[in-house]
Amino acid sequence: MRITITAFDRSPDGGKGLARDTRVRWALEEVGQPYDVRLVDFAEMKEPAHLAIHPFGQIPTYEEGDLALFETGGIVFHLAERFPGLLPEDAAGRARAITWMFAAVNTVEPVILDLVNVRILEGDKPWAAERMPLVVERIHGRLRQLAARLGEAEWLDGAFSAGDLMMVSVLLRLRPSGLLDQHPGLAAYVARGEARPAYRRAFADQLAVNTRPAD
Ligand SMILES: N[C@@H](CCC(=O)N[C@@H](CS)C(=O)NCC(=O)O)C(=O)O
Repeated sequence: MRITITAFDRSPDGGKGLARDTRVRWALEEVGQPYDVRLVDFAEMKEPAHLAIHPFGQIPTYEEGDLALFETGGIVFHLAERFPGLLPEDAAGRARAITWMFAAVNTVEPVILDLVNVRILEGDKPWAAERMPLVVERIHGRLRQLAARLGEAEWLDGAFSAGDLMMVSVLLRLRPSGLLDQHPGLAAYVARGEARPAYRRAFADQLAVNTRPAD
């Protein structure tokens, strides 16, 4: 059954790989599944056809026959369950890897997203500058905790898993801010993720879309 995902017709990041289709592309590459990409612009994302798949009018979505999914955590989890390569065989190891997936999207990503909120969405508010140090300190606090747990390990819990895929993807969103560089252990962890051949293919594919000549 051929898989189709959606991605930005032109990502606002110009191809830095920060749009969330990259993590789904990465998972698909890790499990060796070919896929098609349907590009959508901001207007199309809010139209009924797309809303029927994604209730919040966002990308990415995932279609495989009759199955239509949204939310990167759900999509990557589905891929990890359906195909070998992203979750350990043993039940306890699987449970821990899944826990890291949730930690990435539920505990780490929200504090990182606040940076975008305060910089872009709330940038013109009189209190934005005052709020910024709080947002930055919350990120550093979370990163210190994560770095302490990772320690000298290569990945979060044994072999590379969907938990690492989600965590690296979330941390990558910090790259433009420079905040990640203040946590060398995590910066190295992210670099290990980016060095994986599957990530490189995913990144190159989204870059090609976002740097193609205008129609
Ligand atoms: N929690 C969702 C977030 C999806 C999301 O925010 N997608 C962004 C692109 S990275 C988007 O479509 N933004 C446009 C919009 O919200 O209108 C997920 O992980 O899939």
